[in-house]
Amino acid sequence: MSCDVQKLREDFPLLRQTMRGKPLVYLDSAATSQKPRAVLDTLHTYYERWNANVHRGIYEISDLATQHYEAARAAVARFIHAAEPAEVIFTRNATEAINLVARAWGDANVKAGDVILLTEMEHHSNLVPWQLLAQRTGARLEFIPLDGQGRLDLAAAEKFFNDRLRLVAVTQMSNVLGTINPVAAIIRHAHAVGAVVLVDGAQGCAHIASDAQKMDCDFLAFSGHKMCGPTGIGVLYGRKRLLEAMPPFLGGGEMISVVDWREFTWNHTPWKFEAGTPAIAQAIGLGAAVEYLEKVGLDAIHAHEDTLVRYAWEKLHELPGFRPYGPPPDERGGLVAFTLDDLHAHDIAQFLDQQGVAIRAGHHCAMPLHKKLGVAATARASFYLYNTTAEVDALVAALRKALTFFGIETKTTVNV
Ligand code: 7TS
Repeated sequence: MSCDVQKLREDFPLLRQTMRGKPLVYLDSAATSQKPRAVLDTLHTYYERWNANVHRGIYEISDLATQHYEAARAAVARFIHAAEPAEVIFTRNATEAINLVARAWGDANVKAGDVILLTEMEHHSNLVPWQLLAQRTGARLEFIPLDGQGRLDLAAAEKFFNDRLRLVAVTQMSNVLGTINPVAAIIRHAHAVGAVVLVDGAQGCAHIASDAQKMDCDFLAFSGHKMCGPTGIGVLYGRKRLLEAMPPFLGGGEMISVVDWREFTWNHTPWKFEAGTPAIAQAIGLGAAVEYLEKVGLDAIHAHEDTLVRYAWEKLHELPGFRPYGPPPDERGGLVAFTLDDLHAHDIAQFLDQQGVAIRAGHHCAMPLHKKLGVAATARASFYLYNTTAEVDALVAALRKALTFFGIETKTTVNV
């Protein structure tokens, strides 16, 4: 299947709604995506027909719940080309997946004087867990700097690739700049000095075909809700050898093999990392989401978003005072963060809300990056498989109205 966007939109009931009496133009999929009927139906079916706890019942519906839960794990493993389903751990979201690695792998493997290498474009979720690990261990945080166009300046980070480097944690795609990073090259370089690499796939995996084995990452973290799945479910992919050597993250039911008063033995990977009753319905819903995305095709989705972002780039540049952040469309995914003259990003977003256009404004959980960019906040339009060029036109028309409303229509275009 390819991206027949008009047909595809029929799969997403929420998109039929109006907002403020106007047709809803949803341009905030980088925050969370909308859900197709196939996912909503799966959640419904789960609760109506299979709802029981997993891995413990001896009766039929518990068996069904377990089978569907584990089938979802297998579907996710296939989606990211993991070597086997045991390398897929269900978490709450990408944030929890990253924290799991920082705690379970980090505490056991990182010591004072080691270097943890991040980038200047990381979301707080791929920054704060490493700050906490550095505080616990005495490790040092270093950052791959950005060049003037919001790309990673790998030459400037060359000095960090030595035997002190223990971990590189890098985003596959920036949620602000849109930059798609050369993660495979970074991984090769890090492995050459014996470092482990975590890829934050929260933005990437939803939009770009991601092959964990080809990428050769050690860990890959992502969130179900950004890829047509339910909230409350995320994934940590881990190389099996590393997962097996790691202690558990949380303790409780499910993650044990045998428990005595003063000690316990661990269950096998992945259940070792899934303490307590997991998000069963949500995991099964995520399984339906990845099957839906596979049917449309990640390459078709990426090509569609590429068309949208190129179109948006051209049209937005016609607005006086439009200033985008990050590289040109060739090197970015389907989002554009920008400022418009000296309008505050929140004023822009609030005005657009009145026009039925939903975008995000703020620091997008990347405060240090915004500091580096020299702006307190940006407005961000982000696209997914269900967006259209007509919606880009609606965005541009609404921004034009905002310029008129705030009395800024005559200034010249600023191209950056
Ligand atoms: N990493 C990146 C690159 C992200 O964009 C986000 C969420 C996360 C991690 C965390 O994902 P979570 O599901 O665990 O919260 N980014 C955004 C955003 O850009 N707007 O809202 C959430």
